[in-house]
Amino acid sequence: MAYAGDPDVIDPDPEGKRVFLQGNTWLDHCVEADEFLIRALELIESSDACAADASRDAVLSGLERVRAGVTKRPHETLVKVANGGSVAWARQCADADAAIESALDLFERAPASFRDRPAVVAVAEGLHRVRGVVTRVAPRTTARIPGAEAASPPAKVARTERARETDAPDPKLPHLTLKYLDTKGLAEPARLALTVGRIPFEDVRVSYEDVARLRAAGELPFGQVPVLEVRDAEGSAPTPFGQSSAILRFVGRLANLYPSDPGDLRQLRVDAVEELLADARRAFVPLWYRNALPRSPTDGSAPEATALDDARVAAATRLVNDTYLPARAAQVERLLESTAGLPGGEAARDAGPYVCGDEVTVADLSLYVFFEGVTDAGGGYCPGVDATDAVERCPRLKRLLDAVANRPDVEAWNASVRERRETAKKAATTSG
Ligand SMILES: N[C@@H](CCC(=O)N[C@@H](CS)C(=O)NCC(=O)O)C(=O)O
Repeated sequence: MAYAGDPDVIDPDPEGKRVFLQGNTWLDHCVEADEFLIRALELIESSDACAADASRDAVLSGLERVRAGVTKRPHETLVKVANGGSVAWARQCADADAAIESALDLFERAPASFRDRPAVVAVAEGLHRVRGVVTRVAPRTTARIPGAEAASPPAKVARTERARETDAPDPKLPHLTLKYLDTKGLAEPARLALTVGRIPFEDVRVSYEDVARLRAAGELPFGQVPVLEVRDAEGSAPTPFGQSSAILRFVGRLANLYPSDPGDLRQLRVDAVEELLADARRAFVPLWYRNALPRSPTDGSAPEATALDDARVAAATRLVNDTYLPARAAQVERLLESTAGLPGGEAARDAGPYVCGDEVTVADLSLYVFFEGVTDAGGGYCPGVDATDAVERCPRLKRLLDAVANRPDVEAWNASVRERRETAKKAATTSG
C-alpha cells in the first residue's frame, strides 16, 4: 500500500497498527531517542569489536544522519510535517529507520563479549525503542495539534561528552538564576545538575539578611530559599519558583538527569531517594535550630515556645548518629542492591555505580551532597552529626559517592566554588 497517496513512498505502517502520537509527546521521544543515538555512536566508535566490521563507517554516518535529520531538531521536523512535508519526511524517516537497523545488525554480528555488555544491551534496547516510536511512527504523527508550534522541545543537553562537544547551547533555554545561602545545603544538587548538564545559570549566594529582605519584598514564593528565578530567552521579567525538590526535578529534566519518560520505572528509584533524603533531613531540625520546629516560614524566627534545652539536643544528636542515619544509609544500600525498575537487571546494578546503573541522575547528586555533608569527606552540614562509619558499612553507597566525587565536572565545580570563596575572602581582607 502506498503511503499518503504517494506511490514512491513505502508506508512505514502498512497495517495501521501503530499509535498516533501527539506532537508534544513525540518531541519528548525525539529528545530521548537522540540520547540513545549518541550512546550508540560512542559505543561503536570506542569498541574494538566494531572496528573490524566492514559496515562500521556506514553505520556511524547513518546514525549521525538520523540525529541530524530526525532526532536532534525534532521541533523543526514536526513543523515540516505540519507544513505538508509529509512525503519527504516519510522518506527521511524510512532512511533513518534503515540506518538504525544497520546499527542493530552490527551489534548482532559483534562478538558476545561486546554484545552482552550491559551498556550495549541497554543501547540496543534504546535503539529498538527509537525505531518503535520515532522513526517508524513519525510519519503518522498528528502534527497539527494546537500549541505544537509554540511548544519548544525540552532543552537537549545530553550527559555524554559527545553531546557536550557537538551541541551548541540551545538559544531557547530560559535564563536561570538560583539564589541560596553560601552553603551546599538544599540548593547544591540543583547547582550540580545544572553544571553536569552544562546548562548556564547564575549562582547567587545570599545571606540570612538577604533572605529576610527577599521575603519582605514578596520574592520568595514559600518564604525561604532556594528560589529559582526563570526568565524566558527573550528576557521576560523573572518568575520565582520555590521548593528545592521541585527545582531539582525541573533542572534535572533540563539537564537530562531525570528519567521522565512515561512508564520509566527509574523515576521511582530517583524520586524515592529524594524523598528518603527529605525524611533524613527532618531529623536534623532539633540540631540545626535547637528547636522542635524549623524556622518560621513567615519571619524566619525559631519559635521560643518549642525551644529545646541542651539535654534534649544532645539526646537528639545521639539518636541521629546511632540510629537514624545508619538506618537511612542502610535503606539507600538496599535500594542500590535491588534491581526494581532498573533496565539491564543485575548486570546493570552490579556495573553501577549509580542509582540507575551507569547513568548519573539527580538522585546521585543529592546522595553525594547529603552524605558528603555528614561524613569525613566534607562534614559540617549538621552540628554533631557524623555518618562516616555508617557509610563505610554500605559498599554500594560508598562506591556511588566516590563515583560522583571523582567526576571531572563535579571536581571542577568544587574547585571553582573554593576559588570563588578564596577570592572573596582576599577581597574582604584587602578592603577591611
Ligand atoms: N522545603 C523547603 C525548605 C527551605 C528551607 O528550609 N530553607 C532555609 C535554608 S535551608 C531558609 O530559607 N532559611 C532562611 C530562613 O528561613 O530565613 C525547600 O526544600 O526548599
